[in-house]
Amino acid sequence: MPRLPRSLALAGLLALTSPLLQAEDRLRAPVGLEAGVAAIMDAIDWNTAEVIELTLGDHSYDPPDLVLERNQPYILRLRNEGRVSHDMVGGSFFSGVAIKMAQNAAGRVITPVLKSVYIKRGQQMEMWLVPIRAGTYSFFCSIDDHRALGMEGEITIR
Ligand SMILES: [Cu+2]
Repeated sequence: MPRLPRSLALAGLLALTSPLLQAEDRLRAPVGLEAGVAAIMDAIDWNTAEVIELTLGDHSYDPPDLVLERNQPYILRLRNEGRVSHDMVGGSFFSGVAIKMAQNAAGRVITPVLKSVYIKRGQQMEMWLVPIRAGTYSFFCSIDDHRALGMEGEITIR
């Protein structure tokens, strides 16, 4: 039994045949807004999501390298154990994943697109996401000179 509902095939067919949606537009569309991606997200069983801990320190990510599988749900838990605030700027990474939401003890944000995540010291945040596009993506901390001090990493989607 295929995991994707029939509506996904229909959405794909519509995307291919719609005169209003040219190939160039499909390429430019944010990944989280594509009809096919929305169908994938709807079909995901989040109870099966793998939780990945990513610790932010002064000034590094642990682990600095992650490998994720396409079309699988992940809860990326960012925990800042440093003495100062840090962030994770996706660079190219966030263009390769579909975001369901970001949440922490204060609440949650439901969004298809993220640019960066900022976390105060001692705090954490979860990103619920599905890798969509295979590739190697970089991320880094944009605060002060943290990146120059080595606070960057790489995520491989395969
Ligand atoms: Cu930092």
